[in-house]
Amino acid sequence: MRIRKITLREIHLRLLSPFETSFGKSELRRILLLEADVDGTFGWGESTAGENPFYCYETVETAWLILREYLWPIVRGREIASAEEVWDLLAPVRGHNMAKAALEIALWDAEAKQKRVPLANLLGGTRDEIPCGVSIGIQPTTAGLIAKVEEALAAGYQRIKIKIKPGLDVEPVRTLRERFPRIRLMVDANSAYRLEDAPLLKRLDAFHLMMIEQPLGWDDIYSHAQLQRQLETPICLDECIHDVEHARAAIETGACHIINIKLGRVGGHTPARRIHDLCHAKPIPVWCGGMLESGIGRAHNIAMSSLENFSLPGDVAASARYWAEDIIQPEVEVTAQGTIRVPTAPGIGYEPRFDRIESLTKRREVLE
Ligand code: OSB
Ligand code: MG
Repeated sequence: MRIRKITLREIHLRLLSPFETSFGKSELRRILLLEADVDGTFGWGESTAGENPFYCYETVETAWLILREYLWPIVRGREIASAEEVWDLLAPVRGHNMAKAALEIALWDAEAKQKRVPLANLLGGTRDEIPCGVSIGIQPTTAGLIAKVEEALAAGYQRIKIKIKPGLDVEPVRTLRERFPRIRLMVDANSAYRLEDAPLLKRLDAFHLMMIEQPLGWDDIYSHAQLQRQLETPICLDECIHDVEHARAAIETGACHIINIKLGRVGGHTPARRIHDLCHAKPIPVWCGGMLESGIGRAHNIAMSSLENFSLPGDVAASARYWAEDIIQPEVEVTAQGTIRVPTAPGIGYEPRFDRIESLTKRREVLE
């Protein structure tokens, strides 16, 4: 496989409704797409870098810069036997996993298309459908929150995650638990608390949550280990896990019992699979997180979620929860049982809608 050319694009896509977390609100997504030309076969990737450095330090701007100045020169014109080799080639660049992932996953798509197999198969996936949950942002009112939960349950989603922040934590959870005593419920704090808040977080133990996701500092595994000793609710780490060694440290220090894997955060399919395999051996269940992706990133999430240890419902939901119109054909749909069927067409298995992508493109750069 010779990597001939990549095209970077920034598209703008407006969310159907604003998505609010403890670190901010997202309404108009700026999305970096990457199209890789490998021997004339085109693979597509998406960087999940945000509009601002509040979830992690990367942004669309930094990802673009790192891709152009440092990652492209490493792979430019290079002959590789498999996309699997790329992650180690990119190792001289420290961090910047979302920039790396955009490129790495595009090459996996291209390889699967060349081999005429679904990406899920190439990755070693075993599931033909994946269990789905929803992530519900912070809502202005409790009545609004209940309505969102009801809507997701009616659509079949298998678990509900709500975002929490100081001042909007125990009470919304209590209200939901009283209203929905038996649903699979969890919370995500996106690093909004400190270890001193342990007594407050301990009150959440009363509500039998599946897990509490990333309560403490974005890179602070040690404090999570101290917190987990005080909680019955399992901690799931998101922001803290950047690679397989972070996962190992978190598991061995007892900082979490569950790990959320995101392709952007860990740098692509190869590192994601390594973390998956480590967790599988421990055993620690994993699930696929979401970053409000367009259909391209979503399709990659679906392929990755077909691996065996993705045993818990993830944050990968239907296109129609996010966008009036997605950029892939067909759109991602969820069954009445709250699952997504893993596509069987080659590569990511959904066709990028080229004309629509063109019309949404605000900036483009071809590197060859
Ligand atoms: O922490 O999982 C998170 C969205 C943006 C940034 C961080 C997170 C999220 C979500 C949304 O929870 C998941 C999704 O529906 O894509
Ligand atoms: Mg999270």
